[in-house]
Amino acid sequence: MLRFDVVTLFPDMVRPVVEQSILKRAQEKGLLDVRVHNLRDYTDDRHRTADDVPYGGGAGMVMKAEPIFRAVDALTAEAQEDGEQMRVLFPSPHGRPFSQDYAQQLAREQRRMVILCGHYEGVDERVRTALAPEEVSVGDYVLTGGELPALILIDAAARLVPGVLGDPESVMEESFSDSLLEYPHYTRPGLVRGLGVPEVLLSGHHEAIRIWRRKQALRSTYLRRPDLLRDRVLTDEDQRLLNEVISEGVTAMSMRGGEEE
Ligand code: 4GY
Repeated sequence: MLRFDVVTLFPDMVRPVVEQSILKRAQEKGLLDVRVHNLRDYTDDRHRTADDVPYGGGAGMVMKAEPIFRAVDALTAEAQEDGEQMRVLFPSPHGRPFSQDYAQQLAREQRRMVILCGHYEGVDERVRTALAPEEVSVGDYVLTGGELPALILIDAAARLVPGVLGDPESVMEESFSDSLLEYPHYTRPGLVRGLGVPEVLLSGHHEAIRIWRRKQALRSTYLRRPDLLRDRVLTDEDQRLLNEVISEGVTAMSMRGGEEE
């Protein structure tokens, strides 16, 4: 079972999210276990102080190292008792970029994953020095804390665990269309505010639908994220479809998803 232990000063930023929808269901099915730990429970003073002013002065607060050490010690002891290994993650803009491959690696992880959520201006550097946590970044921007990134890691990994998504085909299909953007989706009714559904999707012709979707995925990727196609070896079929896309040109129609072939 995929297990995450989230250590945070703001458990309510994390708990309600993992108790909804697919993550909730995954936990009920015993495929995922997310435990949220309040860092304040690992402080030792009367005021349960988890942060303090920075040495050298400056704005903002810095998270104290000791409560984090104590939390990690407690989780390490617990893992040891249960005969399990542990991997410690630390979301930060300094980290290794998170990606679908990274998520896949987390999804296959046998060890418990502890996610240390920093907050405020930062965390006492001695947490890095002593624990050498694995730093992971969800993007080149600065957030107020590691809680949202923690949820991103959990969410992206959990949906890759077999059985978490209702339909095993959706993950299969996705791994096939690996690192292409998604094709467009439609649902009922057939006409919304005068907008129809591409004819082929109503045809019941499964092979034609497969090819249309593949071409749409290639078109969308070519137009919006050409970097994803750059170093990719295409199958003969993909190359043929992409050639069609290119020869059709970047028209208003193709920007709308190529609705009337
Ligand atoms: N971007 N990717 C990110 C972040 C903010 C620790 C307090 C990011 O992963 N984390 O912006 N985190 C945190 C980092 C100290 C602020």
